[in-house]
Amino acid sequence: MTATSAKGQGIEYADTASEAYRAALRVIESVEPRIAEATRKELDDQRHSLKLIASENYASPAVLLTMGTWFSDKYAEGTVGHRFYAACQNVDTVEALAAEHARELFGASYAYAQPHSGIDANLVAYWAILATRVETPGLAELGSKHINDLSEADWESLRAKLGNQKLMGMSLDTGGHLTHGFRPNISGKMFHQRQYGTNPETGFIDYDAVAAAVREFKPLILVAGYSAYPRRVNFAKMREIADEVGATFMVDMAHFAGLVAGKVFTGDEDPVPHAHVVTTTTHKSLRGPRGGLVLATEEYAPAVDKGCPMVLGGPLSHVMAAKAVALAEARQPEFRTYAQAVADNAQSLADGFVKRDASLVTGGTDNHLVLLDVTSFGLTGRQAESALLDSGIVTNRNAIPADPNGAWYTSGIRFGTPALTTRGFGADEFDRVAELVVEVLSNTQPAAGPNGPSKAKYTLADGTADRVRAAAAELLEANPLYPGLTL
Ligand code: DSN
Repeated sequence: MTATSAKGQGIEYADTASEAYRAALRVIESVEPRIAEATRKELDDQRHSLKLIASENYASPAVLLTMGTWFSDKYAEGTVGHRFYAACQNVDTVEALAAEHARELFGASYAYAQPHSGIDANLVAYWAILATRVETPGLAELGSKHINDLSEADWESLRAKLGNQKLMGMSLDTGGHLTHGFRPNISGKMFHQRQYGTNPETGFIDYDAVAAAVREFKPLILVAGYSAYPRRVNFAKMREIADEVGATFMVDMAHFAGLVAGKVFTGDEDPVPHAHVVTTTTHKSLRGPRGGLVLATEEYAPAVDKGCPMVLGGPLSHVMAAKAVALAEARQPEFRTYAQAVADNAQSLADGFVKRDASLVTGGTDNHLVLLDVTSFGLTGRQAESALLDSGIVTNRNAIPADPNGAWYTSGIRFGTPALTTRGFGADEFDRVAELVVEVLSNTQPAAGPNGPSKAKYTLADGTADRVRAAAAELLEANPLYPGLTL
């Protein structure tokens, strides 16, 4: 087992995990062989490609196996010890353990393990903040009244009041997330929204500009966090800005929760001591199952705890169980080694691009992701994404600040190091990855379109994809995914 791999991904688990998966696939095969086949193929595809999507990872067999149980069959609306269904004693155990591990890992006073995703976690947080902060009969009572008991007058009052609440988060094109007040998302509809961006020259957050915008707009909620900003955030400073106008400070740490858990982000860079409410997903750098979590101070905890039925339906108890397992893994000392390697590897990847004259948003990184501006290669993000995929390199196209190609074609490619670090890649391997990416992009040309160069079509010089695939295969074979696991 490498120093950075999760417990359960090492060779000592391989025989047991292999037996478990072989048995599971035989059972699936007896009902729908095409699903068994697709499942085998997915592992094969993941094993044989360079996975650089910043929001993906490889969970341990322990986490994955935990999801395939009869907890999936149980309804458990409500919260620990207070369910709307009978016979939830084992779900209570699971949910309480997931919350306990989350509290201990992040040093939070309260944790809520039910959100099915990051978007759900953010919606739970928004409604809990409204329920806690806004003094109308309808909203104030959401924290204590069952949703079915709200009268039509309560709802009318709630809707009227919602129309007057304000939310400010980071704009999508500078690295924020849809749910941080992007106008077409419900977060940009249920609130009056305004967004802060980054300095157009440097690409960094300009805290004075954020403070000025917050002073002017006076949001009820100030959101920090990102999905494509390659730098750390000073959460102590953001909290001061929020406090100046009495805003609730919320941080969505979905992307970098693993770096918080692994103590790479500490002090002013750790959101938990500074924010009133922190949300996250559990499947990105945290390396758990696909799902969400909310952490909150005591003030917000009672309202967050009513996430179901306020926002959520039946909890996914099998996923909460897997969250508990993943959080237990993240509390092991190896996880700190892993998290530090994620950050070091991102540095190496960024340095590898810079020394080969590729242009990066902000000029580099100090977290787990790198945002490459592919306009210097004469390409759109879409062309670059496709050419890289042809060569066995899996990334996603992403807008860059003030993107000339818009959100569909984009001008950027986002790279992240969490997944390949789990496989055991180190600084040298990530430098080689940068070399291979530059090789692909330097050999890609936009194809001609009806009105000039196409934004989608491209040609890749003969032999490039095969050459890069072969080089990638060497790296992948030296750092196998789930070593020893055979189906
Ligand atoms: N889809 C996630 C990401 O890739 O960053 C965010 O929701």
